[in-house]
Order: sequence, then structure tokens, then C-alpha cells
Amino acid sequence: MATSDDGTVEKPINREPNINHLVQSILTPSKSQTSKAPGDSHSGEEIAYDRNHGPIQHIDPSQHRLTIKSEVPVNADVSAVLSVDDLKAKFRQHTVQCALQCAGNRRHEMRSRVKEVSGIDWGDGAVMNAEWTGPLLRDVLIHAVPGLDAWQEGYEGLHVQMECNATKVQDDEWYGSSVPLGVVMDEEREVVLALEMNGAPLPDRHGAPVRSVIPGIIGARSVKWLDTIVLSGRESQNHYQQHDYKVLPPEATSPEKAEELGLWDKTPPMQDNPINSVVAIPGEDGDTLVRRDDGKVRIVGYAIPKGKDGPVVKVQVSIDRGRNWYDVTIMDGGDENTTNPANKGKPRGKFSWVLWEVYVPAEPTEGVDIWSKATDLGGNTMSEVQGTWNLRGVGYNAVEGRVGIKII
Ligand SMILES: Nc1nc2c(c(=O)[nH]1)N[C@H]1C(S)=C(S)[C@@H](COP(=O)(O)O)O[C@H]1N2
Ligand SMILES: [Mo]
Repeated sequence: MATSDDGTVEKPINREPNINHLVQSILTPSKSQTSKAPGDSHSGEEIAYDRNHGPIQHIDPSQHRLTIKSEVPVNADVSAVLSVDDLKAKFRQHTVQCALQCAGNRRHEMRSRVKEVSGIDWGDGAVMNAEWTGPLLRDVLIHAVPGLDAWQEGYEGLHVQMECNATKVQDDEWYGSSVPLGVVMDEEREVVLALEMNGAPLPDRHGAPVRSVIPGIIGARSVKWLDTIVLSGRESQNHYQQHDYKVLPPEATSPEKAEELGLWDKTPPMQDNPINSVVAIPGEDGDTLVRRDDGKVRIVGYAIPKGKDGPVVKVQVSIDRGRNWYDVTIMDGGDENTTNPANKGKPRGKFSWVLWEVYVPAEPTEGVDIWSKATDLGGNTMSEVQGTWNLRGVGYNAVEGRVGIKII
């Protein structure tokens, strides 16, 4: 049963945390820990962002079934039905730590600094970094579609469609996405059917009893309340794969123009997250930073890699529009910050975000713009100071972070 906190098709729940709270821990909690301190107003507060196109679902796990179908020549017309217990007991459980980010993260900056766009006015908090545990989708597909792993023809042109049919959504009868089959079969991608988040049962808000988690790829493809998977020769035909979450070319100056020029059909769906870095302290344009006794100001942020090219290995910060750059300290997310004993002592995962911190010498002044620039292990780096505009305001990764900062 839906409650008033679950939103509706017309008015779904979409929220992001205060950015200061978001960067308090490497693993983003679904809700903040209940603190013993009386009067702590943050305790029990939702931290990990919520992005919904329809109402949040509450599904009885004992009744839930995941159906896997195949339309591809390797083994067409097979169909498997798995319970949640099957997903837990029949397959090796895998834990992946990854940043899950809405493609519209940072949209407010694109809108306010470059040009108006259409879409929810996200700040920089539509992202979380969590550990997700469940079977690898690869193993489940190989089980359901015998012969898939040994298939000689290659996976080119094949797609894994994922669906949630539990509810209507704003622009379609169901929610769906797809990724190329090669992504799922790639053992380096660690695509999981998550039953747990941060070592606890998956919360309803984040897709219980099972959601797909596609590391390195925009959040829209990680389907919550997952009930159907189709191995297919074509992409998902769902609205959110075909008519949303695309970086339209600049000729798409309005929704009407995009339709008229057929640009939705001509533009591929977004998949990989772009490399990105966000200034979280100071958390808002126009904020004031206080110099310490040594004349330095503290700046903190997070950075995420492009696709599977992580982790982020370097972040630089400038407070004078790129004349001087300072290397940050990257706070390690590998050893200490895991709920999974198997991951203790391992280096930071390639899909995880990094939190960073830097102390920059500064004079008291006004109107300071803070830039931050990340580079990942694959050598991808951020180059655009103001970022490139697109109609839907997705994939924004400008170097320019906070503007109009006062230093005292
Ligand atoms: N079933 C379903 N799955 C969904 C969505 C949705 O509306 N319905 N939203 C998607 C989008 S756009 C994002 S960014 C992520 C958000 O996940 P979260 O709410 O756990 O943060 O879920 C994705 N999966
Ligand atoms: Mo999203």
C-alpha cells in the first residue's frame, strides 16, 4: 500500500540531501544514523537522494518474481522465473561499491550559468555512493539463457532490457531501461541485482526487493522494483530510454524543435557517467569561507570517474579562475569504509566516488569562483570551464563549481 510519503504518478518523490551532509561519509547512508545526542536535528534524516517517475513501491518479497526472457538467437524463447530466495541462494553474492548518479545532477548550474534547460532543478546532491550486494546479472543471465557465455557470434547489437511493471509512471505505462549486453557480460562491470544496500536489506525507496545496479552508468538505467529482464535485439522502447536521458545536440533548442528534427531518434541514450567533480564546502554560491590562522581556507568535494575508467586519481582546485591550481588530498574509500569484510584492505574501487579536501592560501576578498577538476585512472579529465549546454540539462560537468564566494 502506498503511503502519503510515497508520492504519486502526478507528483513523485524527488529529493536530494543537503550537500554538506552528503560528503560526511564515503558510503552514503539511506538515512542518517539515529544519534543519541538530544536535539540533533539531522538524525534519521534521509540522505541518499530519491529519483522517481512514479510512486515508491512496497513489495512483499515472498510474492515477488523476476522473469527473464530471451528474444536473441543464442537461445530464443527461453524463460526463467526466479524468486528473491532463488536470487539469494542459487547464485554467488557479489558486493560492488559504486557511485549512483542521476544524469540531471548539477542541472541547476547549467540552467543558471549557461542557458535555461528543461527538467527538475537538481543541485549537486543527486548522487550517492553505496555498496550493493546480490548476484551478478551476468551469472543470472547465463543461468536463464543456456549457452550465452559460450556464444561465438559476440554480443554486438544485443541489449539487456530491464522493467518495473508495478506501477505506471509519468510518461509511460511502466518504467524501463536497457544497456548493451556487452556491459552486463563484462566481468569488470560488476553489474548486480542488488538485494542489499550498505550491508542491510534494500530499502523500499531504493527498489526493494531487487533493483539492478549498473556501475559507471547513469542512475536511470538501474531499475528499481525490477520484475522483468528481456535479452533483446533492440534497446528498451520505454520513454525514459528513448525520449529522455539523452544529450541532445545544440540544434535541439526547444522540445518542439527536437521532435521536428527527429533528434530523439538520432541521439543515442546516455550510458556512462561523465567524469565530474563537485565543490561541497562551500555548499552554495555566495557562501562565506573563513580563513584559518595560517591564512588558508578549507574546500571539500566529491569526484566520480567516467564509466569504468575509475577511480579518480587526481583533483585540482583553483580559486583564481585557473591561474593557480592546488592538488587535493583524496580520502581513501577502500579500506576503512566498507560494510563488507571481503573488501577490507582492497584499494579504492573503480566505480566508487572519492571525497577530497584541500587547504588553499587566500586573501580576504569577495566574488571568488572556485573551480575543481578531476582526472581518472583512464586519463579522462574535465576541460570545460562552464560546461556544454543541452536541452535536458543532463551530464553537466563544468570545472566551475561555486561562484561569488566571500573570503573573510
Ligand atoms: N522503477 C523505477 N526505477 C528507477 C526510476 C523510477 O522512476 N522507477 N528512476 C531511475 C532514475 S532516473 C534514477 S536517477 C535512479 C534513482 O535511484 P534512487 O531513487 O534509489 O536514488 O533510479 C532509477 N530507477
Ligand atoms: Mo535519474
